[in-house]
Amino acid sequence: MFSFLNKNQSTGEVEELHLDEANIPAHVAIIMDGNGRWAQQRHLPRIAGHKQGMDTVKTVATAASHLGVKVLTLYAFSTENWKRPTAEVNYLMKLPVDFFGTFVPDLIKNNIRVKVMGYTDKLPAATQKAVRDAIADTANCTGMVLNFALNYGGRAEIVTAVQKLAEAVKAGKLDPAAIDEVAIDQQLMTADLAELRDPDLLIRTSGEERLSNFMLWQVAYSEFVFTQQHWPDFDQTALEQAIYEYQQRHRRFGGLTPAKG
Ligand code: V07
Repeated sequence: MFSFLNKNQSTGEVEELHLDEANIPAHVAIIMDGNGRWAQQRHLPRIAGHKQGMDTVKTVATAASHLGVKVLTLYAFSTENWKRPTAEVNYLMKLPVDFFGTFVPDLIKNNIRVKVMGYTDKLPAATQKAVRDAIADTANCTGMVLNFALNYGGRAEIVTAVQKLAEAVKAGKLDPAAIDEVAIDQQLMTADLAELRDPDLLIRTSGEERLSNFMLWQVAYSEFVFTQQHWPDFDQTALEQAIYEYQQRHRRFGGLTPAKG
């Protein structure tokens, strides 16, 4: 039984809320926004927010795994983030190295497997090595998949998928009439997640209510939960509140039958 204490926003009273263990979202995706604002409010440099944000990644990944989440996708670095100041980009590129050095033993202990989606071949060599090592060292873990979106963009992902399909048509291996949603799914960076490819729940922290080019195809039927906390302030209770919100909603796809989960 998962229960947690929640402060009711309208009455101010503390109440105990229960999560339905049979309805935990299998795939949770998070846009980890607000690291810079968190730092600014404390008169700290933006990178201090990113450092604190990485600690939150550890807390939330562990909590999600204990709750029974099967895939946790985290938007760590977008294809747009290269436009940030060089010093900030350089710092961000060190985070996977830092993360690998400090958290892989805990991941293995919690049976969490690391996966990365994005244009990782464009990352600095040391970053690529940290990512490769994290994937290799957790390859035998059979529990939750911790999927980092790194140098990822949703439109670019679709463009790449379309290019691959066009190449197959050109090579005479694919009939254009055979291109359907399944064919596109198979070319996206989530293909290896199989039936867990689409997020059930998408969370964005820090008050913004935009998708910002994240998993455009895959979130077609996802529930969206927006929270006010900046990412460094997000924690296990905040995750439980978001899942509670998810469980209160009546989920239906376009058809007549209620969705699974
Ligand atoms: C990054 C910390 C979280 C807040 C948002 C941006 C900053 C973990 C990783 C990571 C990525 C791949 C991997 C292991 C760890 C990471 C970047 C930024 C670029 F294999 N956090 N984190 N990567 N932030």
